[in-house]
Amino acid sequence: MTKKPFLWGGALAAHQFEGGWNEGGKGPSVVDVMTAGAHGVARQITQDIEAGKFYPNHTAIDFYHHYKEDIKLFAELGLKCLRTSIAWTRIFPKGDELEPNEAGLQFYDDVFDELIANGIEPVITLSHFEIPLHIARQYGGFRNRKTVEFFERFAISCFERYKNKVKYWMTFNEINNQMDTSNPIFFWTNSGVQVKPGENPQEVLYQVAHYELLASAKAVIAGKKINPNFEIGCMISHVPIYPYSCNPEDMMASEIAMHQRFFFPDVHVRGYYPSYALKEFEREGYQLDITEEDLACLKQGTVDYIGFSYYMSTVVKADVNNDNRDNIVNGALPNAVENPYIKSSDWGWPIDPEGLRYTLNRLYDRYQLPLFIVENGFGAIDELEHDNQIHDKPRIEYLGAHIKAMQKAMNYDGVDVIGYTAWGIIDVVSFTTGEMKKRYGVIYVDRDNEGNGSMKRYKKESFEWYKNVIKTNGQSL
Ligand code: BGP
Repeated sequence: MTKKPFLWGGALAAHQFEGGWNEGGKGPSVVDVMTAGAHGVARQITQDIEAGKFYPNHTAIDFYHHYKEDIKLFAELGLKCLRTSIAWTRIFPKGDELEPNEAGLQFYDDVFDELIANGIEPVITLSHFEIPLHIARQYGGFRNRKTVEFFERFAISCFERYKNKVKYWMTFNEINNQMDTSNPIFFWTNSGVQVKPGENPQEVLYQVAHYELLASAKAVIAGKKINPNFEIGCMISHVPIYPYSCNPEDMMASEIAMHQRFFFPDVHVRGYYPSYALKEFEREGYQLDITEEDLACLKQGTVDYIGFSYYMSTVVKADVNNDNRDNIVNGALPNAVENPYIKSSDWGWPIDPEGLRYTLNRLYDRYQLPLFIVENGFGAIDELEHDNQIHDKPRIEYLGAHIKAMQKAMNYDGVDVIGYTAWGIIDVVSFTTGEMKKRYGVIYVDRDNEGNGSMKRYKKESFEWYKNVIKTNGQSL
């Protein structure tokens, strides 16, 4: 049996790097009304698109006008694939039109052609934290069954148009992040939903989740008809939740909290709702619109592989406010505590390479499907030094340690991993903070938090390092 070449790559998301937010007929998306945050200052969701404030996604790093130059750098780096997303609002500016926008479709044709001509395979997420603003305002986003239809139409337009250019697809980015209903930006960007006063966020979440899982299943079913060779995956954020100790209470707290990590992939992969969720719907008396026909769709539209992001791990301790232990939607994890064995990044994200091996084992054990690490990376403050060099050793250490852990999972534990795409291969706008200051790239972009800078690209020290990793197929770390 010949093994397929490993997909070494980089990962990006349309709204975080493209810019050109209103060019080529593009309509506004929910992220286009999110303000910039700062270190420790959360981004705000406004309803105002032209408030004169600085909206970081509007220009981002202007890939829209720099794509040839950037793809040249990606080719020099030796990327085998580039994971990026299609801005829904370039294809359907308002979201509810019947016909797609030709200029938007053409833009991605040009980008994909350029990638392919440079030996780079496009790996595409359909919705990476964005949905047309009009759908959010007019229809309440994924609260509304109609949005399932809009998404399906968007997916079909992309599948038809790019059926000979793209093989690997993902439906929704980090679909499970919205389990943390205490953080409004995830609900807004994943689904175009804002919880209203007096509503039970969990009940809203499950209805929204159902429509989104249904939309994903319908896209898989339609995609397979358009090209049976498509590989269509889900995309989840995986942050393992360790028990604080071997105290059985801590073990159980971790096990129960992990339900919120597994809820979405359980449905995507198995095609039915897990028993712990059905029990919660019943116990809480949620009134959910889930039909027999929907359930048949979920069963038919299961995914081919699991795409996931891995950045960090977390820990729970049973005796730290365990009120919500029987509730699978305790996104904020009220019983979370610090892990005394590991360090954190400048943004407080715990650095735990071993957790990636652990994650790969758990996901593979549970689902027995190929796994694709479509995001992993180190957000840091990088400075352009006098000689135009950027020395980003901590990034090299972070990526190297995680790649090593992945190799252990593959070579010792027999986990089937098909690829690894480093997040933010070129500096982009940070999603959670809206800053440029939090950089992940092996390519630096001269642009600051206020949108100033020449937009010039510079190779960081990690550029040569990653280039060598790819060239040696991971032998040189
Ligand atoms: C993931 C998202 C990405 C990305 C990354 C890093 O959750 O899928 O879009 O931004 O995290 O997060 P941040 O940019 O907030 O540091």
